[in-house]
Amino acid sequence: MINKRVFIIAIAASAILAGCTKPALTPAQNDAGQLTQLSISQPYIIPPFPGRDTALAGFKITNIGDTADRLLFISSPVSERIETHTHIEDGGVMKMRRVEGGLEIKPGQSLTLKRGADHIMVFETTIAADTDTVPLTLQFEVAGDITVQAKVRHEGDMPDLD
Ligand SMILES: [Cu+2]
Repeated sequence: MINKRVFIIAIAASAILAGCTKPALTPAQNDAGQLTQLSISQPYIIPPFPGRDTALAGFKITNIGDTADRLLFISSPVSERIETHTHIEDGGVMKMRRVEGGLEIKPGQSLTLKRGADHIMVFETTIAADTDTVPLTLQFEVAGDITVQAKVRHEGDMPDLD
């Protein structure tokens, strides 16, 4: 009984601590130098596996304003073809599909792009082994272009996007 109570207090304390350490969401500036209603955190890119040329990128976008926005397109100097993918079930099998028409982010909502969920695929790319960051320009319907520096990550070094 006592142990259970201590346990609950410990959970409550860690929840409070976690709440305190979460960084405040800062609005991103677009490439024209204007503040936007979007916060973009933890942009990253996983370089292609040896012998492959497709990289995977991810980040979290939070709409901290009161207008819905839409991620339309992503570009980067490292690739001519970057696609947003989602998973759909087709006859009991999960398959990747390209997202057409962009992804909407409603006010107060977050959109997380990462492996195993909606994700970004960077085709026909080479990322030098000594590269630390890769620029990704995210084109939004309302916010305009926002260029982020995606940190190069490797297996076992994934950011916590939740
Ligand atoms: Cu994909």
